[in-house]
Amino acid sequence: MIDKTVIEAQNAMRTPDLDRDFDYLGEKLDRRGIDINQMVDRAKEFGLAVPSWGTGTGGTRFARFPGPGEPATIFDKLDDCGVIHSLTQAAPTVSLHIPWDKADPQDLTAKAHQHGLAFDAMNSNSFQDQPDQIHSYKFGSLTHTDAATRAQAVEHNLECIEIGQKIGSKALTVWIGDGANFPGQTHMGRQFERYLSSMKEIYKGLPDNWRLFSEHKIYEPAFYSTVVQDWGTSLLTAQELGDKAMCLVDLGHHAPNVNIEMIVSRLIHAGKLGGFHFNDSKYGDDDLDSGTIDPYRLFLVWNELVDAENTPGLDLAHMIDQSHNVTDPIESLMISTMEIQRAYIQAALVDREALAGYQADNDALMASATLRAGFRTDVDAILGRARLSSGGAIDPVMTFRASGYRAKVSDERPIANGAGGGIV
Ligand SMILES: [Mn+2]
Repeated sequence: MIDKTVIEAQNAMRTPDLDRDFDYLGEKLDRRGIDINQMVDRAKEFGLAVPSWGTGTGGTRFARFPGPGEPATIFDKLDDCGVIHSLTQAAPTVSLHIPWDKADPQDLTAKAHQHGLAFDAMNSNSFQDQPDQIHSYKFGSLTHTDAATRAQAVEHNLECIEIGQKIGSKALTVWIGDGANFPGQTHMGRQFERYLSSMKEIYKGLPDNWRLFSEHKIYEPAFYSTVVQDWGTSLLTAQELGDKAMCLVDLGHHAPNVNIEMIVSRLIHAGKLGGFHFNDSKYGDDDLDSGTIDPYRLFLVWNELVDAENTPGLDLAHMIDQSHNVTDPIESLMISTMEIQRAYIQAALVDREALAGYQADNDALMASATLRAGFRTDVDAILGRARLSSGGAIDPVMTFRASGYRAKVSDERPIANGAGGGIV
């Protein structure tokens, strides 16, 4: 893992600058009536889940270019997640994907505990055929016309719950690739009815303290119609299933320019927002690193979340879901963790009382400016101080590079040529 002395030496180099930046920012925020230490506390309390599959190099349907020292097993992946958390102090949980991460539950929890990690939502997979699988998902899984294929997909989801219970997870995320590539290929109404009926079977197997997340996605792999293509379908599903069923919003799963923050607001209103898959996109489900394309949109999503943070019953699972094709996945995941945390803190800086006043007065210009004041504030010093005081690195990426971790695991891990790093 990362040697503590490396973190300390790297932090010692950066502490004088951090202190100066922190004092200056503290003074500026004080003028706005904001206590910087409260923001540091907020940043320290923030935590999200890293997707196990994100630690490997991703790929497109054209090619995958493996990087050095890629994780070969779930235990390697958990080691990498441990590195991400130890340096950022903001990624204390991991989201597993079954069957990719199938292993002895006791071994999984032992490895996680070794790194101070816990498990967030389980992810099922009925969008691929596994080697030992009887029925193919080529024409669908939970919505397949064949009852035996649907039953197999339901059974797989129940198994994910069973594994999850043994490792302390409390949620199952269901995303299916089911749909159609041709108009007329499927009966859209009956296909959706089959989906609801399969989901009800899964819901029946959900323990009382668990939640079921329904994840929508506009298109791909079905390019004409997708069964759970939008938040409306996801909400219908969650409402029909019951109290433990919630909607999960993957930021990349929308058409360009869609107002995602308004979807977030609507789902909060309906009491059905369960969590997120954070990433960024330019054209479609590009699975790019969070905050790299449209950081303002990420901020606007967080603005809704901070605005609603005292809503009774609101309990959100924050997860990353990205594909790292040209960067070191550990570095990308650390940067993304910090960008998501940054947007959260920036949203927390918004003067909500002033904003509400401008909204009531229909002062569009000042309302918009009040919101942007949060986004324009450089909160690096808050995030750096939060990491430093939690035992993390002021600069996680430079500390990671100085540690030589990637070179070390490159010697130990075989080169992974297969597909593996999936996009969900
Ligand atoms: Mn996703």
